[in-house]
Amino acid sequence: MNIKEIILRKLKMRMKHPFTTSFGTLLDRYIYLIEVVDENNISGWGESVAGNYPLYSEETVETTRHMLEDVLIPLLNEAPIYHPDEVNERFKNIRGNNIAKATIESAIWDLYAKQQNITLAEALGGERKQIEVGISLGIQDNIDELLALVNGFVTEGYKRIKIKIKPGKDVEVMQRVRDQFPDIQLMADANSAYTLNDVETLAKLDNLNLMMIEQPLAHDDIIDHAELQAQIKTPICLDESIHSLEDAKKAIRINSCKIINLKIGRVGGLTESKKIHDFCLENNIPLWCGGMLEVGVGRAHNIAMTSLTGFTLPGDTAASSRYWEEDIIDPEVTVNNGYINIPDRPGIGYEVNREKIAKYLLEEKRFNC
Ligand code: OSB
Ligand code: MG
Repeated sequence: MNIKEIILRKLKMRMKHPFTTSFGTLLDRYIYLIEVVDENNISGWGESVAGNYPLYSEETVETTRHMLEDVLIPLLNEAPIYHPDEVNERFKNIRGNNIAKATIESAIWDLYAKQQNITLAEALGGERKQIEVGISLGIQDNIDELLALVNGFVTEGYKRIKIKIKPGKDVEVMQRVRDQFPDIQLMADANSAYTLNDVETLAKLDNLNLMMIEQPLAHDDIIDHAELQAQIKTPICLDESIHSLEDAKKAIRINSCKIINLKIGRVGGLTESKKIHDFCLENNIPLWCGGMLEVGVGRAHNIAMTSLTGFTLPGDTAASSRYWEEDIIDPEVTVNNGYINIPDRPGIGYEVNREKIAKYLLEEKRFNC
């Protein structure tokens, strides 16, 4: 693919509002952006979606930098790459560190699509022209504030409302939302905050006609989830537990979940994402694309991925304005009545705005290839 230079930039961006999950609150996102430049000065972009602390997964912003700089970029430089699928293969002996792998792999996919003069969606085999969008709402101090937020996003047309829960902020919260909005597509995400000792609480959520409960139990579990799924009718959706196609197959085989949330970072990139997608499509497993509070680059990859037919449920691919006063891409991602149009320009289909990057830039490192 004639890559001549790789540029790693660290940005600091403050979100409009803090975002609270069962594992913590986030306000400032530190983001590594990777730019892969070819001999014709075409650039592919990727975003590290790791958190500041290892709360969602073991990876952090700085472990992704270490992996990129000291392990993954040197590995890429050992031999030329002719197709982005080879990146996954090149990294196969490196354990874990999926977010770091996805950062550079997704940049190479963007570059590849631009070199072919096709959209990233087309390069991945996506056929949808528009995708359905849901929204993820953090844990709020009080239920009235939450109800006002839900009302706002339902009015805007978001197709599905996801609410973060944790012990003590669960049954009453979800009950009140359901009472006020009897007909919306509604779900809860626990981010691993419960154990099988909480079955009674989780069973109460079972009467609220939820689309699914996301990752109620441990981040590294599929056994207890299977036991829970046998006791509730609400589908369980796995997020944290699924790091690969193999994980997805095993979770489905033992009935740990009925739905899968796919995150490109969590599974190590777009090639692995496509494999999970194909497996879900063949086996009629509902699939949707999760979010990691991305800025435009990561968001654009999620949108392209969601254009594949097997993404049958609305994803967490909200508009740029959901978290950011200004995004670093042009145009920003907009949601119209719950839909995003898949962009028709080559690659990720959004232009990275270098002036805005300069505004948020903390560090920049260049690697010759
Ligand atoms: O569990 O899906 C999650 C954000 C950060 C870490 C984990 C999760 C989330 C979200 C927000 O739910 C999704 C988004 O809007 O980007
Ligand atoms: Mg989740």
